[in-house]
Amino acid sequence: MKNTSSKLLISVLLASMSSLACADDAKKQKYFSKFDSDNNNHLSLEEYSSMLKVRFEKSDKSGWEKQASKRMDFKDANADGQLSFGEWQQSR
Ligand SMILES: [Ca+2]
Repeated sequence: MKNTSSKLLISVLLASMSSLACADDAKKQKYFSKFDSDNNNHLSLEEYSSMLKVRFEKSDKSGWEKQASKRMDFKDANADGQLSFGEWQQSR
């Protein structure tokens, strides 16, 4: 009896976790698109900079200009000067 209920609890937990992850992905995609102003599914340095600017200003930090190009270099795995959604998502 105890075993059954804990199994049930685990499956409920797992189900809610995966739906949370999905909602999170959709949110991220929406956020990404918001800054992808020419809608090419990639963030240019300019687009990424404006994203960082908003984020930095929200938390009262400065230096987003420097951070933008630094982080861009770091995230831009294929070095095309643009961030795809996948690249952007990694190692934030
Ligand atoms: Ca773009």
